[in-house]
Amino acid sequence: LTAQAAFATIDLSGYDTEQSRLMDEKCIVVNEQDHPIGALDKKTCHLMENINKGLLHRAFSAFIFRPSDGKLLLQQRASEKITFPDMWTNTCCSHPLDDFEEEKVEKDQLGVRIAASRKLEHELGIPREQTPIDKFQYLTRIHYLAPSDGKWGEHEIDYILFLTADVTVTANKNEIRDYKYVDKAELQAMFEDQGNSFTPWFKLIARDFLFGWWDELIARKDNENGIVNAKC
Ligand code: DMA
Ligand code: MN
Repeated sequence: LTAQAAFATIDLSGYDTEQSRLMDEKCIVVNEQDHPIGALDKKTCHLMENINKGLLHRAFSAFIFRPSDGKLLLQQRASEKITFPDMWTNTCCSHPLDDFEEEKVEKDQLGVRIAASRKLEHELGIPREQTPIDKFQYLTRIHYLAPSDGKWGEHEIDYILFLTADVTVTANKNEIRDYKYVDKAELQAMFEDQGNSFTPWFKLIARDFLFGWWDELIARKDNENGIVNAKC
């Protein structure tokens, strides 16, 4: 499968220079059981031509909640992004990279936690000491496929990470066009406004998981033992 992937010969010169450069990052290619089977550049991994043949890689989606009011920090992707430009989405998404040994560590999701802390700093300028890796709460992994435009798309095993923390945001304009904190009602209103567009994975996570988890997060505000109190 890895060998079959068409090495992208697509010319990126029409895109933003910095975003084109980031397409050389090496993603961790996995099978459907999330076992690493190789490494391929981000460009190759995000071409629908390869995704349609089953090419799958590892990713994370981080959600930061403000402790004082439980609001979620959203970002709007920059127009410069090659995939899913200008769309509203969760706090930060990206990939643990094969380029870094520490981001390949699977024990306690260490690799994706380190990648999340690295990208929260890169995209939102959040100092790394504000996102200690042991403070991320790992929820689950989601396997999903979503086209962006005809050429590009996503096909990932996506690790969902929550963090409740006060953070200082200094947006990287090449990554982020805008950001804002929303509560559940405000997010619902954004979804209903036809003028907003959202990434497919954020819509999926919001619909299937986020709203339920969010209630629990608020209810468990003072519960630090990490045990979910479920009702039958
Ligand atoms: C990719 O996000 C990861 C997910 C979960 C969709 P991205 O396109 O924002 O990646 P990057 O920030 O590395 O461009
Ligand atoms: Mn991806």
